[in-house]
Amino acid sequence: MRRFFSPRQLAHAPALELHNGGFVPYAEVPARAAMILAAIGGAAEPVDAGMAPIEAVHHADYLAFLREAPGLWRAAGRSGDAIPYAFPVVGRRPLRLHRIDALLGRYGFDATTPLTPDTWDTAYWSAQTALAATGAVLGGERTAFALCRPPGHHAGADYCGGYCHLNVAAIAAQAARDAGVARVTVLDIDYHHGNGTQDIFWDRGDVFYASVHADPATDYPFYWGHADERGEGAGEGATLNLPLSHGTTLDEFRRAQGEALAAIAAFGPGLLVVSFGADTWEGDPISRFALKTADYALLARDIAACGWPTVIVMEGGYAVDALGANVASFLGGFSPRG
Ligand code: OKP
Ligand code: ZN
Repeated sequence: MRRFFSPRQLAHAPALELHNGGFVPYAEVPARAAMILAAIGGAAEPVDAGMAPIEAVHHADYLAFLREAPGLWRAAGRSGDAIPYAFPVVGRRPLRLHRIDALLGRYGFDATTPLTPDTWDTAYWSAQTALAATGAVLGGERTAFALCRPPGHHAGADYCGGYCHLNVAAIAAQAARDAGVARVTVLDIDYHHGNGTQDIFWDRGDVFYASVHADPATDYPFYWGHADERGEGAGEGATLNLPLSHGTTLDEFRRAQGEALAAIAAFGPGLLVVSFGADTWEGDPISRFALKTADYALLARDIAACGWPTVIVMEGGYAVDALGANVASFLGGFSPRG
């Protein structure tokens, strides 16, 4: 299987995030990517496909914000990483905002996603990695792996959050649409619901979004991912949410993923994007499912058996020491003979 990664994806390294009432070390560390890279034995660097495929998903003002925010933060006399503290929840409307703190709350939905001077370049190359893997599959490869870091599925068209800035799965799916694939599906099997991907394709019938995740009644991102969210307008029925309880093991996860695969088969995609998170692993420090390393190969085999051209993009997974083995297990399920 072709694999893609750029060393420029290692730069973004915020110090702290706000978590359960205090600042703790940022969980989405560069070492995550290094561990995966070591376990899969290297990856090819993506070519630079430029801004157009990113602009096909994200708003221009949001992209400008991501590039300019660290400079505005410094200009306001701040040191350290840029973090919001006020959010326009009530009466959100187009205002001409200037102060960095107003912009941070306008373009971000949580305080767990600090921006640094390296964030833009790192996220840009994470998106290019997703685009390179998509290009390989559009060019005839059965499957390809994008070692995306930072992850993307919490980022919407005009907002960041949940360690995500550019929605790499959505950028991959949209690139496939723009290359002429009529129907594309994103299957999201990260522990957390991919609210950004859902929002981006919410009212569209050409991209189906299916997610298996921790019940938002108990877990981040709380406000999205409930079973009654099914899309709207042309997208009605093209969103499928399958929330699961704490303690979920392979049997329950596999049954839910199978339900998602059956719905995807009915939709009939020309290309599948898998948002893969290894934070469903039993030892993950911020999650509460109980999958084992060997389980990922079985889940991958079920997906591979459907036979769709498949782009795998990396999302979460925070047990750094186990991450390489978990990802290698999943990828191994797509190519059982290596
Ligand atoms: C990103 B991805 C819980 C804090 C949650 C954000 C989690 C982002 C996960 N107290 N922090 O989906 O793996
Ligand atoms: Zn996650």
